[in-house]
Amino acid sequence: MRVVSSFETAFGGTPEGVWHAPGRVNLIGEHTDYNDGLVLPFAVPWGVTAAVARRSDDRVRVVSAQAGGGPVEEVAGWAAYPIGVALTMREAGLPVGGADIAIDGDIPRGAGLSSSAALEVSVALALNDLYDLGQTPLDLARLGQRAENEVVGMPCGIMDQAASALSKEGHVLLLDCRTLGSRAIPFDLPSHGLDLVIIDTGVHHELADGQYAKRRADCESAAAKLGVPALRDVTDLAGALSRLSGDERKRTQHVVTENHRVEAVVGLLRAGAVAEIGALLNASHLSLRDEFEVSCPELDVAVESAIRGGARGARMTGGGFGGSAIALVATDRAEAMRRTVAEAYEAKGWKPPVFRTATPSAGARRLS
Ligand code: GAF
Repeated sequence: MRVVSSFETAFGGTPEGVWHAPGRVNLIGEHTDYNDGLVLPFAVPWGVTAAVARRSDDRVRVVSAQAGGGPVEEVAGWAAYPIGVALTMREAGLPVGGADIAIDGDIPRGAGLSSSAALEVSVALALNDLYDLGQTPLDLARLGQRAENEVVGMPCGIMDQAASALSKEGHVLLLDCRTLGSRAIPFDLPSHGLDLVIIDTGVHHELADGQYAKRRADCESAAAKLGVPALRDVTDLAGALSRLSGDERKRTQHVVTENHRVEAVVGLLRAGAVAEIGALLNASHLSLRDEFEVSCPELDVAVESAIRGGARGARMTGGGFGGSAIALVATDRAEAMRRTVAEAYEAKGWKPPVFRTATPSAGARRLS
C-alpha cells in the first residue's frame, strides 16, 4: 500500500496499522444539520487512508501524499485537520500520546465530497484504536467536527463526519442531528435500474466559507426571533414566515421545507419507490438556489441539463458555491444524460464536468 511506503520513507519505521474513512454524498437534507434537522447522506467509495504509529513522546507529526514534503508538526493548512483531531481528543480529556501519521487519499479535490471529514475521521479512528480510547463511531464523528470547528475554524455541522464514521454499504444514513440517533436505510440502486451520478463542476467559488458562517448566523437569528431553540422546531411555517423578513425569512423557508423533504424521501425509500424521489431532489435544489442562496451557475446548469437529459431528479450536494451536483437517472439513460450535461458546459465555454457513479459504501474502518 502506498500509504505504508510513504510512512516508512517519512518516519523510518513501520506503522502499527492502517485506517480508512470515506468521503460522502448527501442525498438530501442540506444545511439542516446545524439547525438540529434531518440529513440523508451516504459514504462514497473514495476516502482517506492513514498509516499511524504511536510515539513515546507527545509530538504529532503528519505527512501527506497529496501535499508532498516532509513531516509537519505545525497546526496550519491541511495539517490542522489531523493534528487538530489529536489536540481536540486531548482537550476532551482522552489520553492521546504522540503519533506519526502518513495520509493518502483519493477523494477528488474540490469536488465537495468531504475530504476534510474523511481526514478527521480516519485519524480519530486510528488514535482511538491505538490508544484504546473506547470511543464509539459517533463520538469520533463529534470529535472530528469539534476539531474542524475549534482548530480549523470552520463552523460545520455534524453531517459529514457522521456520514464518514457511520455509513453502511448499500444504505443511506438517516441522521437526526438533534438526538444524533441514526438509522441505515437500504438504498439499492441497481435493483431499481438506477444510477446516482455525481457531476463534479470542478469549481470552488471564493468566499464560500464566509458565506457558510453567514447562512448559519441567519438561521440562528431567525430561530431566536421565533423563540425556538432551532429552525427544526418551527411547526407553523406560514406563521413563522409572517414574522420574518429578508434573508431570515428565506433561510427559514428552506430549512423547514428541506426537513419535510427528507422525511418524504425516507418514506418513499421505505416503500421501495426509489425512482419517485426525483421530484423532491429537484425541489431541494430550487430551494437551495432561491431561498438558501448557496448554488452557483455551474451547479444550476448541471442540474437543469441533467433533468433535460433524462434524469429523474437532480440537486447540488454539500455546502454549495461549487463542488458537485447529483443526478438520479435510469441506468440505460445515464450515458445520454452525461452527454447533455457535457454539451451544456461546452456551450457555456466551461471546462468539462467530471462524472462519477456514486455507490453507497461502508463507513470508516481499520484496514490492517
Ligand atoms: C458542509 C458542512 F460541513 C456540513 O456540516 C453541512 O452543513 C453541509 O455543508 C450542508 O448541508 O458540508
